[in-house]
Amino acid sequence: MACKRGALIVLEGVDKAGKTTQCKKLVKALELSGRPAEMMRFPDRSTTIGQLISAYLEKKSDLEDHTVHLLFSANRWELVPLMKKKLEQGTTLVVDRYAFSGVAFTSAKPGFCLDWCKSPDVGLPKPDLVMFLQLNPSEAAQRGQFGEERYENSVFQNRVQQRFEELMKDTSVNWKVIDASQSIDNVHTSIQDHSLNAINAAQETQLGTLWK
Ligand code: Z5A
Repeated sequence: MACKRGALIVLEGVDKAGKTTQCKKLVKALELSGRPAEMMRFPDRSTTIGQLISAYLEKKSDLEDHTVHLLFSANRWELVPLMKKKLEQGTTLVVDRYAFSGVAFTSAKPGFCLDWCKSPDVGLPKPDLVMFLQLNPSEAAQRGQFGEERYENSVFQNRVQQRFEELMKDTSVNWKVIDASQSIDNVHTSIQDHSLNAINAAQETQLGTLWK
């Protein structure tokens, strides 16, 4: 009998919301409970495309805005065969940022609409669950100063937050909003509950396609 597929679980949220912390904790908890799980993150800076993106984020290079948007999308598409293989093998993927960040960040720039920004990511594997870690900017600021990377300023991050709110109106995506101001352990408990539900549901359904 073929094994049941893993779930595609995405964590999104504003800067410092705790996405990386929670992705790691979730993978560890799933593994301890005997459920195969792996973490991925976007951008994946290890690939050739990812290195172009990394240099751009670190302000070591400049790229035209449409071009870098398409590179972020290409960085997801290049990982799709691997993602599908792992999901089919029964591994749950816990992903730190995905296409929603791609759309929210580019559409926060002048002259970009949501529809144009979504188009290169149409057809990606659709997450079974997207958890948005909600944290207001003043609490995020208490977790550390913005770094030196591109986009790390509060005016831009506020526009990104508004774009995420527009994306969350799309009921074809299984969004859950998590209060990220709670303690790390309490946030983890909520995330784990939603994830176990998604993992169980994914076993009975086929992997979907995003925004189709
Ligand atoms: N980007 C894009 O433009 N287009 C795209 O398609 C994609 C991304 C995919 C990638 O940044 C940048 O690329 C990002 C979006 C853009 N730009 N910005 N801004 P990245 O992936 O390299 O880094 P990041 O995603 O920006 O990380 P982050 O947001 O700064 O952090 P986080 O992962 O959300 O948080 P954390 O590292 O887990 O925690 C931050 C600190 O808070 C740390 O000290 C923790 O110990 C602490 N923490 C975490 N949780 C708590 C709680 N609950 N209480 C107290 N303290 C906590």
